Amino acid sequence: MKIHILTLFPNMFAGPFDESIIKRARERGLVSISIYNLRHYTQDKHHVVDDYPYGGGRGMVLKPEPLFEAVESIRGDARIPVILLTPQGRLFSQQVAQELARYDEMILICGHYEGVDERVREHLVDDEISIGDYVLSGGEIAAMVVVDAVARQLPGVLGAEGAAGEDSHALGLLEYPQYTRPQLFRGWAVPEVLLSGNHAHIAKWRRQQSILRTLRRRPDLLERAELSPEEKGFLEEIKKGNQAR
Ligand code: 9D3
Repeated sequence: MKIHILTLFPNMFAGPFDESIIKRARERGLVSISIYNLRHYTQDKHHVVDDYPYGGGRGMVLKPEPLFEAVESIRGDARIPVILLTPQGRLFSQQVAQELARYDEMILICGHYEGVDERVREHLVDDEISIGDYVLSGGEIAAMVVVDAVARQLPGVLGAEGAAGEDSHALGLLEYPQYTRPQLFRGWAVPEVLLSGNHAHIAKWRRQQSILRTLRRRPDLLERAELSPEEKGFLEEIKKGNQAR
């Protein structure tokens, strides 16, 4: 997959894609990531990328010309999906990551002002994405989140780390508690069941811990989780216990 990122702050991208899983995926040619400085696509002497909003108001608006110029220079006659990172976009999720992973090329636009000229949305952009309900300073970190989540979905990117399918499956329930050596750390012991060597007991305990943790922290996830009849029974029992307390 070829990912093109348009930004006013290209230096922000030095680092995150040069480590670990994404680095290896790039080296193997599974994904290529190109960063473009929007300021290079201005026509005027002072390389102006923003301007005051018509009608007045606070903040600056990203001008349309550099965005159209940049996108058109990248895609030529090809039809490549253009995605704007914006707080007004549809909420990013594992499902959206899987959807984007089907493209073999995409262009991500990072805004960094109070907004972009509406004609960019109407005539250049195919999709708008937000990564969550909190305020960031710009779309750059959001673009990094999207690239990381999408790249993990590409065939061959995950090796020893596991398959992307496991990721999606894991989103049904939260992970169970994990321990490593030492067996006793500052007086805190590892749960006995994990030392028992009884793999059926361990598997059951881990599933129950996952269910418990999901109920406490992310009850919304439980509605879609796939539970065995026995696990549903366990869930009903703890819910009853919770009510009694
Ligand atoms: C005054 C209204 N603000 C909207 C909540 C304006 C505004 C704030 C922050 C406009 C842009 C930004 C910069 N954020 C992004 O560009 C952004 C973002 C985010 O702030 N949260 C979650 N996802 C994203 S994707 C891009």
